[in-house]
Amino acid sequence: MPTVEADPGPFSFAPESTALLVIDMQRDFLLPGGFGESLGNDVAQLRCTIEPLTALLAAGRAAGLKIIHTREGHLPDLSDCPPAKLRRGPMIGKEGRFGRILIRGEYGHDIIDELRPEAGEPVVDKPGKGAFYATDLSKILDNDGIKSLIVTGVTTEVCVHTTVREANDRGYECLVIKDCVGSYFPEFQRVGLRMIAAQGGIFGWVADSPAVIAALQE
Ligand code: C5J
Repeated sequence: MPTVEADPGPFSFAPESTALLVIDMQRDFLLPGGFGESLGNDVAQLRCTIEPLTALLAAGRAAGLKIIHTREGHLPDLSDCPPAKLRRGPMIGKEGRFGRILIRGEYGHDIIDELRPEAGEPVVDKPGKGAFYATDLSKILDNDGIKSLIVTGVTTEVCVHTTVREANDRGYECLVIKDCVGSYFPEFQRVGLRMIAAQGGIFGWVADSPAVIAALQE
């Protein structure tokens, strides 16, 4: 069984019951001139994940891992967006440089070209931060007998963390890949990763992508 050196200890996984989860690598968050940058964020903090994640995806596909992508966003009429979320995110649904912000079907809502999903890879549209809330993710994982998740994407302290916490409570073992998750805030990146592996791995494990790629190629 492949084993990866990780924090707080070795992480072993069976490829046939492991999924590689790619969370919200969307243009709205990652493109220069897009929604994320319009809020004053430095998108370079997220874009540095693209290259390692491209390599990890290639290794995961070659090893036969199930690949699942997610996108955060809402229906055009915003009927699935809680008013409480809209009050604190008034830009949602407004016209931005890449179409209506975080609205399904808009250019900005879709996944960046570099990480385009391949045919047959599920793309889970989620209205919340967690990938389990109001989605079919549990069903998709159950149907394939998935027990372990290799987690990547953005942002570390928001959608990645929420999803890992949801997954952990549902009994999945989560390995978060530190160079393949990104935050606009270096402090949140550092602390977010520490929180995953703290207390003996309270939410899961943390490793870097070269270690996972090496394990997948053994
Ligand atoms: C994600 C966000 N994907 N930061 N969303 O983390 O609002």
